[in-house]
Amino acid sequence: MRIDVLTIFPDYLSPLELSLPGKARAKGLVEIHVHDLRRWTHDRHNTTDDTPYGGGAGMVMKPEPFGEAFDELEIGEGDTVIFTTPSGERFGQRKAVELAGKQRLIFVCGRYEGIDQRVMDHAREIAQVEEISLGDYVLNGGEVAALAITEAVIRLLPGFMGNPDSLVEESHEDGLLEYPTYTKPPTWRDREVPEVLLSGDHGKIAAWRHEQAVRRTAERRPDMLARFEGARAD
Ligand code: JCZ
Repeated sequence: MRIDVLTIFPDYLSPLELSLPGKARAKGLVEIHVHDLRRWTHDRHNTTDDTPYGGGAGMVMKPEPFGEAFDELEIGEGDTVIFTTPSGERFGQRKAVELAGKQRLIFVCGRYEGIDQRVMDHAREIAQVEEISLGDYVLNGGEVAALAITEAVIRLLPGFMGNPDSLVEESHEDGLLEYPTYTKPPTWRDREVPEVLLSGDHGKIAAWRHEQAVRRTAERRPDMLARFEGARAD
């Protein structure tokens, strides 16, 4: 997979050079290119924003640098352009799995009050477009969202994890939250590890973990539990 990121703050994406994505990079599973959008400006001040037509607070990102970037990066039909925006579709594990199957992702990170609408309209004519929100809260720009989505996608690439089982069991993959986990020592500050986990009875352990996962999901994410039960009824 190839990932391109367009941003006026390329340093924000430096974690992509490290740890998790770094390993995928070293293994040749993913190629990541972070681009400074100002490279496609031509004025002395490398201007990327301007006042909004129709008035209102703040500034809007100009379309021209994005257009020139799309041209130079040869973004086309088979590619997926992702705009991270608070008005996008909510990101989740299902979308991460979908994106992990793509050949090329291009993250377009906005700042200020957002990007001129014509950039999204143009992108839809030349490529596949996703407008994605990380969640219902407001960030200062799209960079952190792009970083989170990238990490969620890269760890799903075939060959990334040593043990594929550990992927399947994790939160959200089976529609339930994760059960509580414990390690040594068996007693810590007067707190015991649940006895069943020391029993060696793998059937009982599996049943306990499932029950804990359902209880936790009901308490913390009743919306997820409703979907889980709906899926089982079919
Ligand atoms: C550009 N402000 C891009 C995305 N989930 C989420 N919250 N906030 C954002 C976001 C905020 C932004 C821009 C200016 C994304």
